[in-house]
Amino acid sequence: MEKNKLLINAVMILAIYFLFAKPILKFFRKPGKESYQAEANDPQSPLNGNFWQRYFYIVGMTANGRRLLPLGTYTKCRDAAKKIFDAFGYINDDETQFFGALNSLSSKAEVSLTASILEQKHNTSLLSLMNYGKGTLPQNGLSDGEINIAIKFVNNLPNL
Ligand SMILES: [Ca+2]
Repeated sequence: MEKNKLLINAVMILAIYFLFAKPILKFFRKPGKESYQAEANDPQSPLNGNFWQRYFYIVGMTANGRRLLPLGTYTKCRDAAKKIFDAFGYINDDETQFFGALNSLSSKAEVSLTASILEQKHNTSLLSLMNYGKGTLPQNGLSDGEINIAIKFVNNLPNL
């Protein structure tokens, strides 16, 4: 009897959280992240999923003086995208795994290709994962300090 009551209470608390608290938290959390979004929308930014196409083309595109994307580069970025996607959870994030995957990338073009694979295969963006993870709890995603470290790392990479 007592157990059932506890369960009902837990379900009600969860329902209230998802109906009310979650949208409110989402609305108020992390202001000032718009600049990162502007950066991701900028085709000059390596966080943009199109940036890599300045240097590489794939079968079906015209070369236009670009290099054919090596399969090894694609595989590397696909693996990094999976690790980055898996690093973020609904309750907890594995920041060490995120930075491990990011550190495996050795150019801005690879970061952009990874962002592009996250968009296509995992239906999310690199910036969104960094900012919000997969959830809307305040601890989801990276902290401002961690985001700055990640962006600095990317900005210091060579283009290609
Ligand atoms: Ca976190």
